Amino acid sequence: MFELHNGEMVESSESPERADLIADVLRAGDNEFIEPTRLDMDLLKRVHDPAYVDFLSTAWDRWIDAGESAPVAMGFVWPSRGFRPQCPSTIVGQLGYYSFSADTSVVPGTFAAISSSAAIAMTAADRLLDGGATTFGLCRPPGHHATADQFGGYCFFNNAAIAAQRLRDRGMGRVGIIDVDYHHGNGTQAIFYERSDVVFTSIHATPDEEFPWFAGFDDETGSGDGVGANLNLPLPKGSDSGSWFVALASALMFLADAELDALVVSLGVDAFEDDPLGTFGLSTADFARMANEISLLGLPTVIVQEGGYATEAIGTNVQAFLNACPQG
Ligand code: Q9C
Ligand code: ZN
Repeated sequence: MFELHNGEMVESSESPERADLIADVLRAGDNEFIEPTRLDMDLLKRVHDPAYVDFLSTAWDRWIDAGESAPVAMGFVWPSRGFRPQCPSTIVGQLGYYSFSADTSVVPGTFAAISSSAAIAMTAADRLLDGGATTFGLCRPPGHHATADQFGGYCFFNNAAIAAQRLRDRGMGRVGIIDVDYHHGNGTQAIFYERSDVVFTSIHATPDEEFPWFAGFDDETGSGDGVGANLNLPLPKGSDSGSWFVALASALMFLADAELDALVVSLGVDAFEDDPLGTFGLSTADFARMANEISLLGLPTVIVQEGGYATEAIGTNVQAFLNACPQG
């Protein structure tokens, strides 16, 4: 599949193969695999606008019914500054209304893929609640850029938010989310921005220099009930592992002070030194160090897969993280 990137159609960085590459490495290790249970649509609609869910469930068919013949359906006009943020009635207009970036499009298999990715996150949370110490949701496509009603950055349903909401709904009082993907988790931040029961922190390339460009700055600290429950730790492009772990120490202090009952990790491995989309300098061993330091919080933890595009290393990087988790 292809994506529009800075004015060019290029091969998409995000592909179904990514999940297979991770699964292949994990299957070779001592890991138990379980199939996801059916996605709870009520849960999905507590995280996402029900109209957005309904839109995604029919978007491809409506694109075809409208007589469009392009192999991908995508937004082309977005309600940017000065426009009315109001939902149009036709599919072409709605694709713009319900998205924020041109790197992400709807294809025939989109709804099935995003529904199973969300189901995997939900199942990982359920498994933790049913007695696991650490569980991993091998989600694909990723989720952390998706807001309550907008797709973009290869994300449609916010898997980390779905896992966190599931933990809340099944009795965890306060849940933390730490997002270590190279890109800011703007969608997760937005979903919980006005809430204090889910606390969010993210270490990422500064949006001044990197996607998603318009969120992820350090003065975004939450609003309303969520004041003080959001911590962004943006780093300059090209940051090395040393400065990344200094930021991690701040993120962990923030989480340690939050009196959490459980943790969700948005595990993007695109901070890896050889990632084609990233510019940070983390090594494979750094992903194990990351897991070791996060584990010191001593919290029941659900890990969900986010980005990571260095195909030859994505599996080993995820495995390095998981193998360093307690009973992971
Ligand atoms: N062809 C995640 O890592 N634009 N999303 C980059 C490169 C979008 C990344 C374009 C990057 C989104 C989950
Ligand atoms: Zn990323």
